[in-house]
Amino acid sequence: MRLHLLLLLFFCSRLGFCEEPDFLIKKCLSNRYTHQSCSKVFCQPWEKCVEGACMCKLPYLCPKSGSSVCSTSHRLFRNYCQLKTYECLHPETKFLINGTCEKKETFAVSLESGELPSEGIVRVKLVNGDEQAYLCNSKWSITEANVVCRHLGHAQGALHHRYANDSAIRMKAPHCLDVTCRGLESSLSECAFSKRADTHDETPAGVTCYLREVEPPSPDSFECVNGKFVSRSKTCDGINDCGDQSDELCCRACRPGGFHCTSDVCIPEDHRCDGEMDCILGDDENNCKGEESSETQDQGVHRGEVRDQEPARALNDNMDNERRRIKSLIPQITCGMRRNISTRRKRILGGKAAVKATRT
Ligand SMILES: [Ca+2]
Ligand SMILES: [Ca+2]
Repeated sequence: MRLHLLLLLFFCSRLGFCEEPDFLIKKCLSNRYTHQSCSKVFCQPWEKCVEGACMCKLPYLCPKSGSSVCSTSHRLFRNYCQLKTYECLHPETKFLINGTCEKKETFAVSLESGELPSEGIVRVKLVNGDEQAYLCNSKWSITEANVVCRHLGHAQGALHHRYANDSAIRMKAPHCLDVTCRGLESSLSECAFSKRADTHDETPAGVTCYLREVEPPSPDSFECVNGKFVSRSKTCDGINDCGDQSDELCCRACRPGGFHCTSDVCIPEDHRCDGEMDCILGDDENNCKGEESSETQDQGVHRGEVRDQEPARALNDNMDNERRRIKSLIPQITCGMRRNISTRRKRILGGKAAVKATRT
């Protein structure tokens, strides 16, 4: 079935003689699954799964370990998980920095050169940075663009991870920074920033945040559960274009670049054999002999980056690694059922361990 779909996609895209096959499962779409549907995906480690939906966890259920973090309200939290449980209930309080709260610390994101306030070239000021910096275009994707737009208050994320202004595109940004997000961060400060030695040929990253009234849906649009419209060609490719993952959760197969979980979810191909269970049944981490690459995509180095490229210097702590660490400390629970836990106990008879009966 999947092979049939992929072959059809190949011939349609190369030869253009037929309509593109539909990767989406219509019946499944009616369930309106999102990144918070724990029958499809794992909840964040600071959430719990209750009757199929991810809900806020209470802070005491977080692991005790981990370093302190500071929130945007300059409140110190014991660790990242505790801040995220608090943010879950008080969304105005977001992550600022790993460490203690020093006065006057700020993290800022702004868009410049746009015709609308919701578009333009992205500029950031890191907590420990003195100046605003551009982001490099070459490693910039819709995943990061969605986080930037959400950070700026656009709940549906980005329309494009580009900004269509010719003069801005021709501009150079030799001192730009790279940023890598997982895609579900609520603040850009949770993403990993790094600086390469040579960014002389770079142009600055731009974004057009999603405003429905500006961009009406086209006939081939897919409507995300959050109300955003994305091109149907962006469904089932492993990339969270919707921002709520609803373009990836009802797929009978995946387009190139996506890995198909048996739960009919598409995840990015590079999440396969990365040491973290992403498919709810763990099939992305099966049959990984010699392919494990856990802990190799950290320290602010962009996923998929070729290892022999110029080294990148991490500019902040990688909170995605911290998320993974917290997740690894929490028992994996699917739909209220603990997974993979089988304990064998000795039979007890009358309060005593059973002994082998001996014939006399
Ligand atoms: Ca997608
Ligand atoms: Ca994985």
